[in-house]
Amino acid sequence: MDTELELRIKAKIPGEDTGIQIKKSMCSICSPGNHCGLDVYVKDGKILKVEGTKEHPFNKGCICTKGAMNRDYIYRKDRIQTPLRRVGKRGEGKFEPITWEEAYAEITKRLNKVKDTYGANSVVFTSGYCKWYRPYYHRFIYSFGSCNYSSDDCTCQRATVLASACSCAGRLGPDIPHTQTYMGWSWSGHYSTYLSVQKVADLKARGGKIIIIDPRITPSTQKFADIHLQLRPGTDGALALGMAKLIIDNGWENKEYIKEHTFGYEEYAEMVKDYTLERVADITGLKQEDIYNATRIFATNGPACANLSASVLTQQYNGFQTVRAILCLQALTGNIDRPGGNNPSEATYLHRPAGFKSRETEYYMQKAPDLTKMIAYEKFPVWYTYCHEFQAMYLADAIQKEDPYPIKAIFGLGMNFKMYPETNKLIKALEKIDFFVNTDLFMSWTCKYADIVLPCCSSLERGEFKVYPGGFGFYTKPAIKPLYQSKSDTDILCELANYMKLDDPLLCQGYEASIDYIMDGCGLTVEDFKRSDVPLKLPAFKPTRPGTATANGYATPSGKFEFYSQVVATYEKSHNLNPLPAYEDCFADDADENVAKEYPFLLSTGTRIPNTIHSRLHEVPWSRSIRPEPLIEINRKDAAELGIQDGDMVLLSSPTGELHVKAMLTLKLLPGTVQMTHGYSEANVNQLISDKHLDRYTGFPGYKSSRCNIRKA
Ligand SMILES: Nc1nc2c(c(=O)[nH]1)N[C@H]1C(S)=C(S)[C@@H](COP(=O)(O)OP(=O)(O)OC[C@H]3O[C@@H](n4cnc5c(=O)[nH]c(N)nc54)[C@H](O)[C@@H]3O)O[C@H]1N2
Ligand SMILES: Nc1nc2c(c(=O)[nH]1)N[C@H]1C(S)=C(S)[C@@H](COP(=O)(O)OP(=O)(O)OC[C@H]3O[C@@H](n4cnc5c(=O)[nH]c(N)nc54)[C@H](O)[C@@H]3O)O[C@H]1N2
Ligand SMILES: [Mo]
Repeated sequence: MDTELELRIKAKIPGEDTGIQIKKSMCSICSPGNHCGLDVYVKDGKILKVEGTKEHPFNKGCICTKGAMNRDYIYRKDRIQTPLRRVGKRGEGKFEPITWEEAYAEITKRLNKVKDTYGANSVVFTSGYCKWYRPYYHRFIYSFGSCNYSSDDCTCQRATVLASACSCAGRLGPDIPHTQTYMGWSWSGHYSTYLSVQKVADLKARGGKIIIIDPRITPSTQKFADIHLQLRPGTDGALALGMAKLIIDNGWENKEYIKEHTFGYEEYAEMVKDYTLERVADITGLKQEDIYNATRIFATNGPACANLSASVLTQQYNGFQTVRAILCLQALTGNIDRPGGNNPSEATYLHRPAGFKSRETEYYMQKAPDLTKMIAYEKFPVWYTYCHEFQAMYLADAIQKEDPYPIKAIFGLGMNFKMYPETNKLIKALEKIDFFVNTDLFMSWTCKYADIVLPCCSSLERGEFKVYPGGFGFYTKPAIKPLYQSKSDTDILCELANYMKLDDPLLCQGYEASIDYIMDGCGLTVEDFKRSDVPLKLPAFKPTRPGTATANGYATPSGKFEFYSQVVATYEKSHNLNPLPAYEDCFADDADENVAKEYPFLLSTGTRIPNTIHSRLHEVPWSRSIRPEPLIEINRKDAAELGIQDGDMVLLSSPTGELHVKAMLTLKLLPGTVQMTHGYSEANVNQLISDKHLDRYTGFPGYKSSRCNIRKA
């Protein structure tokens, strides 16, 4: 029999007698849009379990499936324990442990050698999904002298931000609490943004209308949609133009907003005339009456907002223009910058708005070298107009072709080759790289190719600064000491800056001094934030009143919402771009018609599922137990025609690769389309995505619409 104390310990009840303490921290497994507050139950320096923090102003006690996996994630068996030096061949995974001192010395020597021989730009710096160290990393790179910084932003929400920046403002968030009609445009909140779901549930309970545009049946379409437009993937742009025509034909547009606050309306209205209901129904595969009804509700039951997914629409050949076409519907109906519409907000820190203007951009731009020398600078001018990072989809080619100069070293934080289309091209390109360093928590597939591997720690093992909407700032304290010899990324960067003797006193002082610089004027310092276990309200917080941005004029060349983008117009001739949000087929770049014949299926990859994020949780046993194998989702009708049964092995092929993977039959997606989750080491679907099938405006790859074929293996 257990004693009462033993029972209390087993039940993980905090108290002096049990020795179990609750430490407040945050989860950084998933997107910066969340980073939920965590109660971490710790005994003798070990984490027993985690729960959501009730007093946290953002997640208010909730956590998701992934957050609940924090303990298993942190204690993954492949945590890197010490800095490592490669002793085997690249990719083989043979390393010897070295000290931090030895690692810093070698990195300093090798990077400086490349810099002295070829120039600082020949050292390329990349980042994986993590955002938390970005400004410090960016500054470190510029202080080193290289202009070549890149991150997962090359494939993530940044293209959506670009499209709205060309239209009127960098970020246009949906004001769900004050809306009447909600258009969830490729929104599958239950899986990818769980904290947005409650707002939509509240709207439903208030009697608001909900339209969801998604080629797939999801919990969101099933629970909420008054109208579910289950269109063919990649045809959203045509739908948006068709809706615009209906709005104009029926006189549902907001004439005053159009007259006072928009630019290029005449040309836009002329263009949408081609998108008749018949034609749009034909392109999208939707019923005419559904398109009509959805448009009528959206345009006449205002205020209305559109919640666009972070990245789905832009991970397609026609993505940038699709997002613009959707935002134009908001402008057409005057649903921009008003309660219940889509409202501009400025990011304070790490993509999050908190009602305070920080010095994040100044912090790294102070040190910026000549950015016109960035890789692929001539290729994607719209991207480079707004972004201080190179479009990494061109990295493999840039290395191979020495374009625009030889690239000889890669420094990565969380660099993951599996994020990149045609992954093997990047691995092959390493033959031309003299030195590759990667930093990660785990011995990833990519780390095995590195010359030096550095062990970093998780959010529960470090202090980390973060802001939240509503004007909150949070500085966490480590819940446990960093495991083994791991360190936080920012400590690594600041120590290395000192070791390399970079001419950057602020960075050399460390992470906290830099936060104080960035947040100067917010009313609090790192010392103040550190005294609190939960986020603190910024004294300088100023909520933005809807209408302010419109009254002041938008940050576009015309100062108005641009149906016709003057930024894009600059490159109309040189780069064959269209200043209007014109629609092109998502396979308009096919080499010839044989491609469509040989690869008749549409491959969509990386539709979010609850138990993983990218490559991160596939190796966590608990997550694996939910979905033990990589799966290709196939519509039952297609499967029947091909003689494929549930659980059969299938050969999935594209012009750039092939893969054996198990079939999962479903009715959730449309016939003619297949879907596969990315990030598996044993079945890396990105090998099948071409690094040439890119959006011309942003350089984004076709993760959500590529050509493929399937047959029973
Ligand atoms: N086919 C397909 N590919 C996609 C997508 C898709 O939908 N389909 N989505 C794209 C999108 S939107 C994104 S954002 C990218 C994300 O792409 P990735 O960057 O590949 O994302 P992760 O696998 O989450 O993280 C990369 C690495 O960072 C490590 N890491 C975790 N925490 C830390 C830390 O604190 N410090 C450091 N240094 N490393 C850490 C992880 O262990 C992992 O090895 O993938 C893109 N790739
Ligand atoms: N669980 C989990 N959550 C995540 C992530 C994760 O990996 N796992 N990743 C995070 C990251 S980095 C990002 S960028 C965001 C991504 O978040 P989102 O961009 O919202 O991505 P999803 O939730 O995959 O996609 C939403 C819906 O878009 C639909 N869709 C696919 N193709 C099309 C299309 O052509 N048109 C339309 N209209 N809809 C389409 C899919 O069927 C899906 O139901 O999620 C974040 N949250
Ligand atoms: Mo992303």
